[in-house]
Amino acid sequence: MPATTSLNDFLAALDGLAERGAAAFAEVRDAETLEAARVEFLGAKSGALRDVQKHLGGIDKADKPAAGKRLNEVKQLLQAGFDAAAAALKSGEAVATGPVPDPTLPGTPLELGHIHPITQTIEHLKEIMGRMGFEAAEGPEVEDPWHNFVALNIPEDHPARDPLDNFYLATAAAQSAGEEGGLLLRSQTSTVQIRVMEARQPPVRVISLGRVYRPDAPDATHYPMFHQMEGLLVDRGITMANLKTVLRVFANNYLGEDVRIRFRPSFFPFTEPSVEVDFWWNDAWIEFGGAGMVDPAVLESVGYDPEQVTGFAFGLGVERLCMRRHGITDIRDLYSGDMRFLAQF
Ligand code: FA5
Repeated sequence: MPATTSLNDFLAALDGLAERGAAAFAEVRDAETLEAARVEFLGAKSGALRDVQKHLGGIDKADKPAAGKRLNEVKQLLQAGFDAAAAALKSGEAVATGPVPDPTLPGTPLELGHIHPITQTIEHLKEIMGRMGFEAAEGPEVEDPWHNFVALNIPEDHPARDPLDNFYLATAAAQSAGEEGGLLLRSQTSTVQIRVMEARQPPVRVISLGRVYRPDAPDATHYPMFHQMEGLLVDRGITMANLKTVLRVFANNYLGEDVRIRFRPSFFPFTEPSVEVDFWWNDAWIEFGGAGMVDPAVLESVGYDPEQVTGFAFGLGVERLCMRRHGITDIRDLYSGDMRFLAQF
């Protein structure tokens, strides 16, 4: 403004100041912005109000009362803006300038999960086997060498016990003695056969479904952690014919009447004779598990009399059963955590 100032210019300058000041105090969010706004508008030395006030002297005498009155009003307005912002800061509530939350809007919907396909499979398998009189049994995932190997007729020097083929755990005591712990993550659910027979007298008719662990490199049909369904039936007069019938009835129930199943001679230390169980899938035979007649040495290891009772056992890969039923081509999809895959089941 020039040395002589018109009333109109003076009032216009005050109006602009009042507007900018109100906006600045409304924007205050913390002590720093409050102080900055105070200095900018109300500062005693170079504040904006002070700058305008300097021009009061250049105003016509007749206009001075009107100019002074408006100057005071704007001063009070700015002071009120400052006081309100300071009070709001003190009471912890920031001056609201953003959008006001609308409590009537619908909330963010929670995503509903569902049971993992492998857990669904486990429930389904239990139900089918339950109808054939097999009761579910459980055993620990951390096992001792007796249940994972020795009682299953797998001697100390057997390659199945190789540290490269198992996840051994070092116990604190063994570790401090510089030895291997001996405990391991079970490599098969056959351990539960032993635990059940140790605890009960024949007849026994159980299945056990659970996790097993092997240091296998993941590929389309292998994973280092997978599930097995173990079956065990011990009674008087049990034969291989009973085993084949149970597995065939199971396969027909789970995979359909037209499923093709094959028993191939094989070897397991804890069954004699032993077979590999294959299903026909995508123009090829795929191995689903092993089975056989419980070896008399195993029956003896749990105190059963092999002259009195015989039994069969089987162990099937749960992932492979689930994959065959649902047409899943890669086991890794089951554990990818990818909801686009999992949500289909
Ligand atoms: C066994 O584990 C025996 N305990 C089965 C058995 C039980 C035989 C009772 C006799 C009497 P095997 O190592 O073949 O056998 O494994 C059984 C099944 O587990 C395989 O046929 C396969 O379906 C599944 N399986 C094995 N390794 C993996 C893996 N890394 N990932 C997914 N499935 C696997």
